[in-house]
Amino acid sequence: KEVSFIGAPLAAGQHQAGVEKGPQSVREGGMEAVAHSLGWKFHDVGDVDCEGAAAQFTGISAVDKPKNCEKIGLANGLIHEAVKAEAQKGNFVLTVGGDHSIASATVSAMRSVHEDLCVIWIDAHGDSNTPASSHSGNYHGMPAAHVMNWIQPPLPGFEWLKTENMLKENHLAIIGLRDVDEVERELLRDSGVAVYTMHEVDKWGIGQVIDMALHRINPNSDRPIHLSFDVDGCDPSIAPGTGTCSRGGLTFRESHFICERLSMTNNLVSMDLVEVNPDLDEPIPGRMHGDCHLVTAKSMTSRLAVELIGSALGRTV
Ligand code: DIR
Ligand code: MN
Ligand code: MN
Ligand code: MN
Repeated sequence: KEVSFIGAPLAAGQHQAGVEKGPQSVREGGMEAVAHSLGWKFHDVGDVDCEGAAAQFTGISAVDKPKNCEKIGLANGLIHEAVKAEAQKGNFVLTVGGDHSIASATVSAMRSVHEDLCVIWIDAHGDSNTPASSHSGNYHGMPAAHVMNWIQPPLPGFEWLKTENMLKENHLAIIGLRDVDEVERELLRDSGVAVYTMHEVDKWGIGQVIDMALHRINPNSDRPIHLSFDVDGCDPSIAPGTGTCSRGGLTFRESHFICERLSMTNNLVSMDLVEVNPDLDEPIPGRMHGDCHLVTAKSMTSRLAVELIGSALGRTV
């Protein structure tokens, strides 16, 4: 049991500064100690040099949407290589963002190693915009669409993203949605993506929703699973430190249940934890009984991130 920790401090996919501090806040939050306590060997690969990669592009972008296209593409190329290298060792690959832009790099990298990879995507948002459907022009609203090959023509800077490493629609389930753009909604509705909004979570409960999602994307329980967890899928009351908060999200237990349930499949091979922004975060009100003493995070959302990863690595209540 070995986990590779990759920091992916990319912030160019959205407009709030501070999300690049996510990886460090999770490290300082006790991630290594938590992983050790669960019986994992922990390899901190360090941070991908997203800033350095982005600086390779100077001048004016060839496209106006997504914003920072070449810079994100160059940084994501490095993230893709780092994830692929760790996955090829047979390690569990944990990538901590950074904004959700990194998911086109991580999912395609895992997909290059596991032909039949399926993906559970936790998010308040669909992340399935194309440059044409996006209002914001922010790439963090597009990585799911991109990795399913919905974006044509190819984006500059993403020459490394090969069609053969993209994800089939029916291998993706998105859970927790409550803030979806109009055209994006139609794109998802007309697709083979398994979509479970907060309405379905309310109606069926998170246990049923995960089972339905797994049944859709992994009917014979034989496919490797990647979890791409956007912390804004959680309710802002437990995850205030993120750039695009949306009310009515997953509760503390629903969020943990997702990670616990996927860990219990024994097919979880990798995870992204993204959109933690320490600069927007709130202090921890006070310690309570049952708090894990190994978690040393200094603010609410960084702490939740460490705890959720702990659950995905096998921590049980
Ligand atoms: C919106 C918000 N749908 C967009 N997306 C966010 O910008 O495309 N994704 N916040 O995380
Ligand atoms: Mn997202
Ligand atoms: Mn989101
Ligand atoms: Mn996002």
